[in-house]
Amino acid sequence: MSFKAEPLRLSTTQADFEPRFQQRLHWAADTDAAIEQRVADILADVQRRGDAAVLEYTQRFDGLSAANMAALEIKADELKLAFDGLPAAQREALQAAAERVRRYHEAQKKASGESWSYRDADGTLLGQKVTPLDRVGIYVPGGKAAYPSSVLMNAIPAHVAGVGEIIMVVPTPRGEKNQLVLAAAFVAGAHRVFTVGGAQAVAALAYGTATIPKVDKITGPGNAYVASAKRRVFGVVGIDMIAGPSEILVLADGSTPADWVAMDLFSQAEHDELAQSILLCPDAAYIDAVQREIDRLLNEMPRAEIIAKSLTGRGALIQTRDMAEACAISNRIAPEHLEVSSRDPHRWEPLLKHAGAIFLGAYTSESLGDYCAGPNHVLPTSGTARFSSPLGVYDFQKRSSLIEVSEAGAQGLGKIAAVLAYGEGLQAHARAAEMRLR
Ligand code: HSO
Ligand code: ZN
Repeated sequence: MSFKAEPLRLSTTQADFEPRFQQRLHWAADTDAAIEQRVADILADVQRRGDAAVLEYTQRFDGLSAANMAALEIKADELKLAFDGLPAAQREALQAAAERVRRYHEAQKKASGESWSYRDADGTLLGQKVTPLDRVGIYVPGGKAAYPSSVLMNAIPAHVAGVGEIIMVVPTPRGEKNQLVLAAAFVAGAHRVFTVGGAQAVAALAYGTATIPKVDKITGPGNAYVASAKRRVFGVVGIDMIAGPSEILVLADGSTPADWVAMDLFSQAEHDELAQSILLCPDAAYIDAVQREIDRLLNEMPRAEIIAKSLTGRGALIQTRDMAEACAISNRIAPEHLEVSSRDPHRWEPLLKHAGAIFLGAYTSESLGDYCAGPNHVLPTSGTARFSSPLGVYDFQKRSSLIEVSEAGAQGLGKIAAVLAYGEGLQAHARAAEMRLR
């Protein structure tokens, strides 16, 4: 079988650029009414019947039966065995990646995750106290999107934040465990692991069952059922984000070998038929060269069919007037991953505002970021980088305000507060402030 990938070819100078560009960007999250109803039913059932419901759904959807929920827990020694059983190269790679991811997130915690306070001249203390969440749930997809790297990317920032207990859930159809996923859980330090998945696992984490402890926040990607369940339990627990299909945008000035760029476009396309890979470049001849490399390399790829569908259905090769215009368009797209494949990436970086992660220079392939550069690979998709950030230590922390008003401070603040409280018609507020006036 041979496949063909034909990304949409556009130029910003053509008259119909705008509508065609808009149309290509458009992505509708599939909110399927049937899925919504089923998820609502599963959540209610797990809330009502706990373990018994989770067991039943696990048998029905994953073909995995067990006498009780305790039998679906993978104990710490089995995680270690999974790690020990890996080929040395995989063990070392997992550890090297984990080490770099940890170091990055430790730096992140230092820079923005510490408590702070200051004192007014009258001695009043004001500040912010940062504390880790007590317990979090990490959802790890099974099946075709079971990524050990995502175990690291979720669990390590939680660990660095100081989360007390990390509970991982992973669907395990017919009981076939993914050894790399278990090994990653060992390396990242997940405290407990259950072989359950789907909406029932999200429900168990959100409401708690006799066996699965209730958590404070649920992170991690999942299919439409998991996404719907996460949306629905939000408020009962925190959630990270609802991730859409992967995206890559390459901003190229034509100086990077065209086959490198073609492969980088493939690297996100191979995740999903709905993934989006876009090239922005001022040089038409270079765009032709990238298309030629796409044609040449595609059928070498085991996932050629997915790549072809993704590139043809959602991909685009866009010729811009210049690099500055390419940067402006990139900001409009706000891609998950942005590669600045240019001779002088630092010239363009200051122009780039909206992206989940920015990869500078020809050597920085996006795939290095997926595994081991250090920064998190859980990133905002579908344009949400306009207002949200990579998963990080801060997602596993919360902040409390600290206020200690001195006697002297109470004199000034009390008068201000009382005036405003009377204005709002709240006498008790006003008098509580006034009682402390000398
Ligand atoms: N690129 C994906 C993460 C991933 N890639 C995992 C490989 N494994 C997030 O967009
Ligand atoms: Zn990836």
